[in-house]
Amino acid sequence: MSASLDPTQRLLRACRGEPVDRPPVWLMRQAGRYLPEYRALRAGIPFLAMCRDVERAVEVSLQPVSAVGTEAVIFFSDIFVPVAGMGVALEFAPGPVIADPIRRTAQVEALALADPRETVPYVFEILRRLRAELEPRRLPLLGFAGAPFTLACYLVRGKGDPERRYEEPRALMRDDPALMRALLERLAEMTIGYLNAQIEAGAQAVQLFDTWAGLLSETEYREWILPGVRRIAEGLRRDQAPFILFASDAPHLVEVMAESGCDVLSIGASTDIAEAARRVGGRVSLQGNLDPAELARPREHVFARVREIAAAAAPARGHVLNLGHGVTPETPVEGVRAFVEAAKSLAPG
Ligand code: 1CP
Repeated sequence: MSASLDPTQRLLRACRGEPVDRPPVWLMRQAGRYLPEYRALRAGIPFLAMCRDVERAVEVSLQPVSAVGTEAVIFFSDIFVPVAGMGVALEFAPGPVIADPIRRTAQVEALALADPRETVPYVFEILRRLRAELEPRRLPLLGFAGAPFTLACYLVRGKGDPERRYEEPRALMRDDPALMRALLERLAEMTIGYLNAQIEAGAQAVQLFDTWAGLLSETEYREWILPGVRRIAEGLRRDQAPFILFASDAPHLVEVMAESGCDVLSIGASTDIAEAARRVGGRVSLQGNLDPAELARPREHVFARVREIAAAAAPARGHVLNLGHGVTPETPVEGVRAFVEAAKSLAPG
């Protein structure tokens, strides 16, 4: 029966499309600047130093459990941590800034494919400590990585694009497709080893963040992204950890992303979740998709939206309640708490 599920069972079952009492809930960027206790612990410490500081990273990862009652923990780090492990010089200000943006073959060939357990050992120490903390409470631990295309957007451009156009990587696809392909393949290779090492260290599900995949058309996605994500899906120890695939603004990619072999498709707020459930919900579970901006609205609004989203997603084989993108720094803590409480109050369905 599904009546007495603990949070780990609830999340893993929802990911795999098995019956649950209600959707599990967590939030992307649930550890971060909207929490005063995060800002206090982060004060004066550079972001990458924080990612390497096992004690602090463990504490920050756990903060949203007590602050807002989230039902899963994602370890505190960033998608660029393993990229630094490949030998790329970068800093955070506050997003990633690449010292020498990748434009030449020699730079791709120089990307090291070393064992991440040697290049970024602290990541796995953080995961092992978190798993030991969480296991007695039966809260699940999530691992994550950046998808090759999204990492390449930053690596080629050199930094984030406030206008979200990423013209430099798109130009590279046109002007030197072999170079872009080599870069994507190298990143996919690294990602498989990195995520499997996270699973070995205790991650119980893993999410691949392909934030900017929606920049491509479905045809371009098939050519440039799908082969790499499929390789990752095939290379992961999926028997030990389901695979969640996220894109932030990609309603046109729902079908093709569901062909990747993922267990869960995490959709942005611009994708209609009822329609996604109808189109692909028999094959994959869905995750999402409240607009993070709505967390600033009154508590009753958040409750009503959570009920609407859960009802709209119900025809899918499984649903994990989450946002359509990460919590922003200006979000009120009460809004995040209301979201989690609303999810927990959903009637068994
Ligand atoms: O304190 C600070 O100012 C640092 C802000 C910050 C935080 C809290 C950054 C810099 N990264 C993170 C943590 C982070 N990043 C997590 C931790 C786990 C969680 O609580 O969710 C995760 C999963 C990420 C993933 C990430 N980093 C993505 C994919 C998801 C997304 O939000 O789209 C991307 C694109 C990044 C790059 C990045 N790192 C940081 C920033 C501000 C950015 C975005 C830069 C930009 O696009 O301009």
